[in-house]
Amino acid sequence: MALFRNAFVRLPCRNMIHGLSTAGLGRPDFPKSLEQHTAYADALRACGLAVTILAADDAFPDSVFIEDTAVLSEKVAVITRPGASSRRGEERSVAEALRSHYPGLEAICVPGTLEGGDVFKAGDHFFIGISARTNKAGARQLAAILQAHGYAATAVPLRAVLHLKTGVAYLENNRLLACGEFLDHPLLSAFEIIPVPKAETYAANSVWINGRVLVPAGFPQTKKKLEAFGYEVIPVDVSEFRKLDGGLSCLSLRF
Ligand code: CIR
Repeated sequence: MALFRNAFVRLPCRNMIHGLSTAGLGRPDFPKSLEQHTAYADALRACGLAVTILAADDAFPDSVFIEDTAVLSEKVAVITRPGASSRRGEERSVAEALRSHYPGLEAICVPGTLEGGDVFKAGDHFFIGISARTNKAGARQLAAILQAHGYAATAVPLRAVLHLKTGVAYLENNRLLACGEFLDHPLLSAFEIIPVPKAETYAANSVWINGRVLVPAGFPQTKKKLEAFGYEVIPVDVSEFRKLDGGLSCLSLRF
């Protein structure tokens, strides 16, 4: 079972109101997003993590979604090359901050693109979504780096979702919380699937941390289901980040 000790988060910047979005839920409220971000960091601490908070950066409206800038594991850290051109460069300050935890950093390079939201790790096996943001070259580069460190890697072509983790969350014990195209995906058939009710698909982006599961607030059926499986659930309100297509996992790097 993967235990996490640390999390990196990055403060939302004022320019977040200009972040990429397809949600159609309006612009985020900046002061409210700061409050929600503080509560999110508190929830990470409640799961036993030491939280490092990186400074906001107005040059990158989407930079609060720090998960997309790196893929972390016990053995290696890989700095990504975001697929969204407005996000390219966010990864530089994250790389600097990660250097004190990882002596050698690997990186995705041209022509590869990859965003961390497209990657989940189940034990020693990484699953890499091929999406509008992560191309085949990026997935191949990441797989090669991971395989060199003894991990397995499988590419998962996506149909509808932004990122792989928009639709699945690995909950340890071989369990996947999943919705939509991932409910019966042939490449995920070895997992026990916990289906997210159709009306609550946003809650598929939940996060397992050291035995607890952070779930977006406002999704009672998913919460109840996870509790029935024995997980301690911590609801966290991320409504302002949802307006930018972001979820719980996107707001931190956990390692
Ligand atoms: C974007 O479109 O890149 C941001 N507005 C949302 C990124 C969400 N990140 C994630 O799902 N890992």
